[in-house]
Amino acid sequence: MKKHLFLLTVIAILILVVVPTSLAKQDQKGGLLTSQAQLDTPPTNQIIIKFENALEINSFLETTEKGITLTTLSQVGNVSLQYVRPMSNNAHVLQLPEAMPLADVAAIANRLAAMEGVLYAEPDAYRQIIDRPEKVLFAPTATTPNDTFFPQQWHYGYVAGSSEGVNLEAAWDINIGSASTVVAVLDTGILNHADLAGRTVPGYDFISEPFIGNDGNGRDADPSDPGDWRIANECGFPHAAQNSSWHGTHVAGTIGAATNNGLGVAGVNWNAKILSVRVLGKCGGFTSDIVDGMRWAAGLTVSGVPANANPAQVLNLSLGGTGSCSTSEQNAINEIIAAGSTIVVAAGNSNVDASGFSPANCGGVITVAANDRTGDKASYSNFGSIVSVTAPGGDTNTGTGGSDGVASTLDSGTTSPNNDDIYVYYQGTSMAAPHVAGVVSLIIAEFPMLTPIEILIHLQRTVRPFPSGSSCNSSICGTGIVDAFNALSTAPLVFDEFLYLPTVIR
Ligand SMILES: [Ca+2]
Ligand SMILES: [Ca+2]
Ligand SMILES: [Ca+2]
Repeated sequence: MKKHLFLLTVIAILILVVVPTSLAKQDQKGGLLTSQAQLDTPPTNQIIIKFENALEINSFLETTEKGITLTTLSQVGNVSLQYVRPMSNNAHVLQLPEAMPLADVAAIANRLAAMEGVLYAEPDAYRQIIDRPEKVLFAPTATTPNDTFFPQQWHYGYVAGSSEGVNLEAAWDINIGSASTVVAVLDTGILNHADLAGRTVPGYDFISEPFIGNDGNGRDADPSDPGDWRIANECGFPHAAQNSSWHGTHVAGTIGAATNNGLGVAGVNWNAKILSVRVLGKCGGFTSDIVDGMRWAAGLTVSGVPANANPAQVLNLSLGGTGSCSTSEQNAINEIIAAGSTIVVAAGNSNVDASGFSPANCGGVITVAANDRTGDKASYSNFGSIVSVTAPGGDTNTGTGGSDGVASTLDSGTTSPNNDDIYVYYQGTSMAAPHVAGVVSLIIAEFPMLTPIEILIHLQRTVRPFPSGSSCNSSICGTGIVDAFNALSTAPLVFDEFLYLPTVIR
């Protein structure tokens, strides 16, 4: 018992020491952000704040023992702040009178963070689906039994140098997955696609702001994707008009489309269930909604939301934005890993170092870069020393009719869904990540004793080397290309927790 208390004290000290450091980093990043942010991360009108004495929503609005009220916060921030809602982990969301550039919001947050009694405060930055991939319809070919379009899914196979996929056919001889595994897809929601029938467990819509949610309400128990189309400049920052992406449906199909059902495409895992956690809408999604959705996906408590009856062992995040890993994201990630769930994140599609993209740059996640069909770095893929592994993201600019992209489930609706159960090629690290989340779910079925950190180590040591002459190498693209057969046919290393936990989780 005494030992336990000592440990708690050490953790508390670590938190006190770490917070000022991360704020200093934010200051540094604030300068960096202004150049990149104009491209990628829109302004925000929200701040996340947490107090040393976790305050309940009622007491928050009253005078507290530290004398912090909305009025004093507004005075110190030198801006009129409104209360929005409590968050998971006893943090709170505050609203600014209007959206401001991230650097300006960071400056306000830093003033709040310096107040006595405030543990941290930071911008509630928008995250986006990793790029809007070019949609390429593919021509059906009348071949093969099982899934009609499986022959088009080169990204599941492996032919050295010509189809550098994740080598699933040999892996499926060992394990096609377990129905007791749940893989969460934190994305734009999901459609009632014929090739996803029976593949899901009940998800949730975590988008608080009805305009972003585009479904007429805030949070609700229906994660259906109503469409994320935009007319030009309607999101409060400059952008072109865009059609609905159905991004979450494509990602879900890669992880677990109904397989060997004579229809459409195959999924990486034939049996695991898909948990749709809707966090991205019309203009992207707030970090505050994403981290609440992440915690809920892993079975952790989020106030105001019913408990998740089907906690996920794997979380896929094909999303991100420029900037450092926020305290809110890292705290959630640490808790989720400690709870036993593995987090897979797309590295980003800007062909720059992934260290400037969050949550790809957060500690403890599996960060995934993308390779093309021949095993080169996909032209768009981010890279760098923080990348864990590479997986096929495809390239729709090569091949016949985009056939070097990743084939999965979609819809033809440009605004609302047409519910026509189509299949398209997309490209992106958004498409590479669900290959890895799917392979992780197969690893869990084959080696259920592994912890998230052991899974990361196992995945990294069972990759295939990049083909000779590849533009990817182990210093910029992780350890290699994920290989499901190697992962399922290699005995994993199992460590004593005490040997590695303190060095991996900050
Ligand atoms: Ca909603
Ligand atoms: Ca909804
Ligand atoms: Ca199918």
